Amino acid sequence: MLKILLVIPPEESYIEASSHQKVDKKREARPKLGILYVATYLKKHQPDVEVKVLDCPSENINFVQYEEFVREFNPDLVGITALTFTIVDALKTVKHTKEINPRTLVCIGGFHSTLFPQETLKQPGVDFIVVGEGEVTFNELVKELSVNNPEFKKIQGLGFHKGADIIINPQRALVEDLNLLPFPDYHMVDIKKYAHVLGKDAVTVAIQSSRGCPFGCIFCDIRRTKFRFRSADNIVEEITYWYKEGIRSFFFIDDNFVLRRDRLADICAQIKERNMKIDFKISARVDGVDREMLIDLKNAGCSRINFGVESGHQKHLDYLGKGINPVQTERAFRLCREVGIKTFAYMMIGILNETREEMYAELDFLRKIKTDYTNFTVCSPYPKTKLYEKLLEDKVVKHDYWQDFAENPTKNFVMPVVPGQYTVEELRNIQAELTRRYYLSRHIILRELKEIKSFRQFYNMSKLGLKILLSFKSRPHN
Ligand code: B12
Ligand code: SF4
Repeated sequence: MLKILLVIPPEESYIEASSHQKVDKKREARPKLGILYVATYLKKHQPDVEVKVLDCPSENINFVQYEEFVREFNPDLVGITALTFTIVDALKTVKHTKEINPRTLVCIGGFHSTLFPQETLKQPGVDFIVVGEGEVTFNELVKELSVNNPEFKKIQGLGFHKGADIIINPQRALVEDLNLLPFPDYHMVDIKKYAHVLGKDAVTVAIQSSRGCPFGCIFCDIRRTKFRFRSADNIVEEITYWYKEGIRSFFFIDDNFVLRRDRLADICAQIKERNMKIDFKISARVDGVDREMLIDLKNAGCSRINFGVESGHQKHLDYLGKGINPVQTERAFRLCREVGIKTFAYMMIGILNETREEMYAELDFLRKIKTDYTNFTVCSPYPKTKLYEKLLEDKVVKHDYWQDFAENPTKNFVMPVVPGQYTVEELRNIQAELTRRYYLSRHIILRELKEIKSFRQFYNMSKLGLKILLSFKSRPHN
């Protein structure tokens, strides 16, 4: 019987990106749906294969403990998930795997290998890579490994070595009908580890109800990808399953949950009909919500909506290709307030040609829209995004540093910010100062203290608060 291990690598050298790492890192355990989807699909289609999932960050597993686990389980194939920002840890996981048993095969999947297939496959110890959605491709890889003369060439979406050559097979078509995918099986991990710091302490199940996004924000990897969505019945079935297991808190990881108006109304109606008392959070665009929809959401248990606000300045929204305006933002936040849904505003600083005054003015904008929570991110030209390509084309970025990093990933890499007025350190300081000013205002502290319902929530909130305080290194000029 083949033994397969799927791993979320220990977090040791993750590259700081848009969020401040001191606030972001190890804040709380977050479920990783990609690996769970791949593992569940494999288990369903090949029940005779032994599949294990190891979520190292959530389980607080370091590389020594990882080695112990691998020695004990002795898998035939290890599948590792990697973003560009976690590839250094992923490659360290490869190294430790091979040290235990050089014959164990290793496959890397996720965003990094999708963007840089050749470069990832060239890294020492990597036997296979998967490009794009991994469920079907990984399942076929495992099937092929159980036969005598495996033919990797026929597996779409797979990359492999053939002698000294690197072969990247043609891409696999996207999963058209998401209803056909089995629900991610959280029993493969310790579900109790997943609670959200703003989630009132409850164990939270993350659900993906759609894939892809038709919008065109230039900083985002998902822009203009084919939008596919699960049916309302299929989603409510997943919620009902977890409800029966005692779960009351859900988080929809969809980039824009409100894109299909009729589906949303149907989901909310079914939750009400089944009399499920749940709490859930979603993300949406400010131009996608209306009062009626928000009332449906509120009645079904939606307690918070995350909005990509990015900026209160039209010229920056235009540059980012966001397709929204500050009036729409104000309106969306006002409607949420009136209906009784909390709001989270994702803000972005360090956009090309953004002045320091404009960045600090975002605090006034946040006060105006009266958001309940916020997160200041640093505008980060992620690899192969339109933003990065535009900066390269316009010679604002002089050298393709992501290509260098992909070829030679090193933990000392510091992600450059948009070149121009500010250094990385200056922007990090402004980011920390804005966060501190926002969260440590008397109004916010009192509000949060009033809402704390348990010791664990108090502990998580205090930990986050302390990190926000400590992240403030030196006071930048305002
Ligand atoms: C939810 C989410 C988070 C969550 C959970 C992160 C996680 N690791 O799952 C949180 C909030 C913690 C988070 C944090 C960050 N995130 Co994030 N996140 C997302 C989001 C919105 C959804 C991810 C998801 O669960 N998708 C659903 C699953 C089913 O898809 P998937 O993960 O891609 O997995 C599929 C394939 O990739 C593949 N696959 C994945 N792993 C494997 C492994 C194997 C072996 C195989 C075969 C296949 C395979 O198969 C899966 C099923 O089809 C995406 C955007 C998006 N819409 O995808 C951004 C995204 C992944 N995040 C991104 C970034 C940059 C970050 C941060 C660095 C931001 C920061 N804080 O500064 C951090 C990094 C944290 C960390 N250490 O992982 C970028 C990554 C870009 C890149 N080139 O790497 C994305 C693409 C968003 C973007 N800006 O465009 N994120
Ligand atoms: S930021 Fe959100 S709305 Fe914009 S392209 Fe990405 S997923 Fe779509």
